[in-house]
Amino acid sequence: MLYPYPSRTRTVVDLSGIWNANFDFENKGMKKKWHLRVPKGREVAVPSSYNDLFTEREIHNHMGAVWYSRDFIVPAQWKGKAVHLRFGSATYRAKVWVNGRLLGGHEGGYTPFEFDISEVARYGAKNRVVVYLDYILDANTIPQGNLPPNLGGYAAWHSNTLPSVPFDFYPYGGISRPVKIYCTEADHVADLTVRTDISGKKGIVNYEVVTRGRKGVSVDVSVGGAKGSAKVARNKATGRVVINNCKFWSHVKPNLYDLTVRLKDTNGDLLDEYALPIGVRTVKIKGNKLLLNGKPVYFKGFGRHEDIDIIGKGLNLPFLVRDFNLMKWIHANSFRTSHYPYSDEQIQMADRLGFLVCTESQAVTVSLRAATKKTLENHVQAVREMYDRDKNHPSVIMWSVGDENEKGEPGSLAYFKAIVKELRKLDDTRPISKALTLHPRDDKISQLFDLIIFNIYACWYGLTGRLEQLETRLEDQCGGYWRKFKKPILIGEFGAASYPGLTWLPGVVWSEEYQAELVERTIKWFRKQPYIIGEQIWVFADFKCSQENKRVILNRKGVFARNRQPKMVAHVLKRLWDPRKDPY
Ligand code: BDP
Repeated sequence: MLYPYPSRTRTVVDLSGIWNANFDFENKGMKKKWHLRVPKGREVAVPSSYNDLFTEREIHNHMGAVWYSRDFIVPAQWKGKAVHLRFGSATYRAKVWVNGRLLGGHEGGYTPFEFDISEVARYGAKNRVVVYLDYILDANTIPQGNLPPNLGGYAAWHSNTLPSVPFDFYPYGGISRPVKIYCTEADHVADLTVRTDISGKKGIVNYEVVTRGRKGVSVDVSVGGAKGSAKVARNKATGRVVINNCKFWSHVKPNLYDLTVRLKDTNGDLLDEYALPIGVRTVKIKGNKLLLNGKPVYFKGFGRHEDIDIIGKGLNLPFLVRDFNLMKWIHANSFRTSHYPYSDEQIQMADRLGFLVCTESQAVTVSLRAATKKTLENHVQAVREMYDRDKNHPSVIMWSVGDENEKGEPGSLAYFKAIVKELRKLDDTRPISKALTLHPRDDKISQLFDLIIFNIYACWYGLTGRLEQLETRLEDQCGGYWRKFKKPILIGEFGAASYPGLTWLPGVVWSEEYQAELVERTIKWFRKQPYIIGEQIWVFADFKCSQENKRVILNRKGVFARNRQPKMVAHVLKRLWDPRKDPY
């Protein structure tokens, strides 16, 4: 799905601001037809999660129905054009009405969706949008929630948490990404897919444009001084342009070009113009390496979360800028969008600043013991939407179809085979993997993947405090993976928690010293293994979890505290990741 950039033919209006929210604890809004007459409720900020904005416990813990609404003006000049209403995301299920008319719905909390509101809009006048959100997770949803404790494993651990979710982050709800209206001509560019390749100094840009309407008969495409054109047939136009002396995209030099598509009618008049920032690069797995533009890459970076005090999972631009500045400061070059696709704005920043991104679908710790046909369908849909949104980003260099599973789950091979097959059909240009934390002997699915993403907590969850056994444990598990699958290994998570400001000599678990020492020794060991292609520490910053007795409100494995100030380990990483010692 295209991001709504403004252009000569497109205007965008952001509906961020204060909205009206009705927490529907008894789920009576539907019966009372709140979509027609929504009562005055609480003031709520969009984008933001709602949980930490209020003081009431029931809102803090709420995973159920809530109605969002606001009035907005559609400019009079937009009459006769196509008007679109776009949500960056909404958790978890959404139903949307404008001026009392149902537009449709969406399931899945981390990808965008949009509606054409040209027919229902009032031009030059007030319009009302009403959004019904329902955040009830079960065995069929992605991610799952409210699983029966007798399943054991994660489900049992988390059945004691409030809210009850089988994953380790707070299930923040609400409209946490921007809502926008934008107008285009009725005939416009509806989708664009770009695939790049490299031949010597040439950048090869293959494009496919999907159009809406009948009037558009041709497209002109220009990028980096190169021009092309193609005829539109059945609302599709495909072609190729070649950029001579191309400046390729990499995390070291994130060169971007604007690829501009102009849709024209039979007279050659302009119907729509859309410009997309693109980067020319290739990604390949070869032997035990991942090659970017033909050169091996070593990943240094993080698993992260969209998680901020008060704002929850809401997009907040000052925090976005701070987080990327911290990642630059510490010399990170990459991150994984653990455990769901992050906002458009995050990935755009990664394109511009040069970060290698593994986009992960929101299938976090799916229990296959509880999964149904519907779970698989939802998972496939989540993966499709993840691809559809991030397919054109040069920074996105691999996909993760989910995070962690338990050992010995029935049907796991068939289940993940179906997911990987679907994703490969959509995209054969990026490696596919999945974050795993099994002992290699219990792993029955990694043959499906192009590389292994391995999460390992040596001397934290197992062998707690026993640092003298660190290297033996790493060798058993990481070495075991390499021997079994002979695929490059990206360490997707490792680390230890520390309470910011708690220091202790000698380092003991929970102290900043222990975290720093464990991380330094672990990295030194990784660097000696030729099959390890990178280290992404868990986690960028401390983040909030459901209430339970093993977390003091936050998961404290952050390299930075939740306020984005460094712990001791941050200085260790900055030294170890210094690019003067280690350019890749
Ligand atoms: C990993 C999970 C991650 C958790 C982490 C931890 O992938 O979501 O937050 O463990 O326990 O297994 O800190």
